[in-house]
This record gives sequence, C-alpha cells and structure tokens, in this order.
Amino acid sequence: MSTAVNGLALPGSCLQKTCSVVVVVCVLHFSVSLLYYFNTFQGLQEKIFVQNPQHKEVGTQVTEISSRTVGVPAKPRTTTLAPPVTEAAAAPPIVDLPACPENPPQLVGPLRVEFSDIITLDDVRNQNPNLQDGGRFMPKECKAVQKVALIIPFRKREEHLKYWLYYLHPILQRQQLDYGVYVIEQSGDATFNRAKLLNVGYVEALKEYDYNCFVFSDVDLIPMDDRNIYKCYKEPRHLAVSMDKFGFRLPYNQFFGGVSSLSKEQFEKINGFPNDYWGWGGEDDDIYNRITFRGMSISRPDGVIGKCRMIRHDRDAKNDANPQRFDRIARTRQTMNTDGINSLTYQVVEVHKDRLYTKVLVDVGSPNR
Ligand code: UD2
Ligand code: MN
Repeated sequence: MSTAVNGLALPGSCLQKTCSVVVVVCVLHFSVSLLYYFNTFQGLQEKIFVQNPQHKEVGTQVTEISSRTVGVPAKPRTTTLAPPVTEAAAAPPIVDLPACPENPPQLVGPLRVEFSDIITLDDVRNQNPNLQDGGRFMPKECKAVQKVALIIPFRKREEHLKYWLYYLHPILQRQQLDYGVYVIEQSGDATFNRAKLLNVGYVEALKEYDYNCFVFSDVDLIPMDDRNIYKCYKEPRHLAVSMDKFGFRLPYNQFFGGVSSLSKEQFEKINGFPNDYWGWGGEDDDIYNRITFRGMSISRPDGVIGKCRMIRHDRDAKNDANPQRFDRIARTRQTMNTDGINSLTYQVVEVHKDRLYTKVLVDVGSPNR
C-alpha cells in the first residue's frame, strides 16, 4: 500500500519510520515535563513544612489538601501556598467577656426542695459536669463581678452535705457566680465551734484564690428561690430570712444565723468572727453586734425570695447550748478587737479535693486551751 501527500509519493516504510520517531520524541518530551513538574511540586511542599514553625499542626491539613487535589495540578499550588500559620493566629482569640448581668437570665424563681429524694454524690457529680476540682465554677458566657467562697462549718453531717451540694451547685451556676465550695470540718470530739470554723474557711479559701466575697452557710439550709443570690451586697447580708423552721418568718430582728454574706472588706472591718464561742448559740448574735458596732447595717432579701428550708435534725453530740453565750454577747464591743481573725490559731490536718467541694479538716483546739 502507498500514500500520496501533496503529490509527493514516499515509500510506505520510510513514512512509518518517521512517524514512529516523532511519536517517541513526543512521549519522551511529555514524560520529562511531567517528571520536572512533580519534582518542583514536591519541593514546594517540603519548603512549606520547613518554613512553617507549626508544621506539625498544619501538616495534616496540607497533606489532606494535596491528596484531595491529586490529579488537578493547577489548583493545589494556590491552596497549599496559604500563608504559614503563626502562633498568634493558631491561638484561640482572646475575647473580653462582658460583665455578668445584675439579673442572671437563667434564674427560675421558686424551687421545689425535698429531702425525701434518694440521691448519691455520684449523681450530683454527673449532674454538674462543668465543675472543676474543689467545687470550683466560673461562668463561660460572662465575667462574674464577684469571686465568692462558700464556707460550710461541718462535722458528721454527710447526709446533709449531700443535699446541700445537690441543690446548691445548680443554683449557684444559674446565678453565674465565680465560686468555690469549702467544707471546714472540725477534727476530734471537742465541743463544736461554728464561728471559728468560719474564720478558718475565710483564711483557707483566700490561700487558693483571690476571693472578694464570702458566703457562710449552715450545711442543712437550702434556699427555696434562686433569686436569692449568694453574693455580697453594699451591707453585710442575711440570706436565710424566711425559714420553714420559724414558720417562714424572722424569729427576731437581729437574727443573723443560718446563711450570711460579707465582702472581704466588710469581714475585715469587723475583725472576722469570734473564736471563743464553744457549743450551740450566741456566735451569730455576736457577729450581728460586730456589724452594727462598726457602723454597718444588715441587708436582706424580701420574705418571698428569702424563703428556705432546713433539714430537720436533733442537736448534735458535743454541741450543747453554750451557757456563756449571754455574757459574751453583752461584751462584744470590748472583745471584738482582740478576738477574731487577728487572733485565730488552728492546725490544718488534711485538705481533700473532691469535684464537688474542697474539704479542710482542721484542729481548732478545745475550750480549755
Ligand atoms: C442555728 C442557726 C445557726 C447557728 C446555730 C447556733 C438556723 C437555721 N441556724 O442552727 O446558724 O447560729 O443556731 O450555733 O437557725 N454543725 C455540724 N456538726 C455538728 C454541729 C453543727 O456540721 O455537730 C454545723 C452545721 O453546718 C449546722 C451548723 O453547724 O448546720 C449549725 O448547727 P445546728 O444546725 O445544730 O444548729 P441550728 O439548726 O439550731
Ligand atoms: Mn440546723
């Protein structure tokens, strides 16, 4: 068979040879170009990894992009050539949180408080996943204005503590407080000393965090309305104003027992609480006296918001009524300068961190030494 091109007749074998050579040259040229291209592309990638101090973090990103774009050579260049990620760009943006509002939006008002529900501490832990070790919490959505330490005087009231933690943790979180819970446990069997334990709580909490507000709460008292905010106010605050135990009324005008709050400043102004009230009664009246003798007054929520429930109990062993209480209350004006935070002595026996609280076991001595 022979082919005529432009009138020229070439022998078939010669034309075939020429075509073969041309095809071989083309294939060779294409292969060399391809090799050259891939070499350059790889070199570029290596260059990006070496230049970028964050190469470990962005490495996967780059590999992902290049593997997704295999076979589309034009695009990956621009994608992988994104500016190297610097430290500042990789860190989460520092956002100034707004101050938490005066009226926390998640409050619900009146609450159902029952002590017949069967609960365990594990239930409480599971229901409060946002707590940090030691019973610490800080709102994420805003910056709390106050740093509140909750101080609970304690000895052999595990059952009550469970209810306190069960009810209070969710309330305090809805109240958007930056808070920590401190259970101050009196070691040994000497007569109980509530006010001295509260002083210890003040000092121990301050060792951990820059608290500027202190809420002192009995372990058996639960608020029945979350609008009763456990924080500090312009004047020292009495929070347990309307208790089931007293028919939801104040037992007397000067009553300051149960739950109260004082800012750091207010607490310092009264030299803290008395250390020398052993046994039941009187220490709360002494605190009331201290406050008024330093020219402050008591603030309170109204009787609806201030409703609360006390878990029924008998008087504990080693907490008999203090027979000296009336004499001592009559002399607060003299004693408050020398008996208080400035004369406090104690020994910490152990500090235990649970996710729900920090427990400080403490030797506060006994009435005779
Ligand atoms: C009232 C006051 C309380 C305090 C006390 C007189 C109320 C609700 N509270 O409480 O603030 O002024 O009179 O001292 O009216 N505790 C233990 N283990 C004990 C003994 C006491 O943990 O063995 C703690 C516990 O936190 C308890 C608190 O001390 O809630 C007050 O003792 P209480 O509950 O026996 O006295 P109560 O209810 O008369
Ligand atoms: Mn009680």
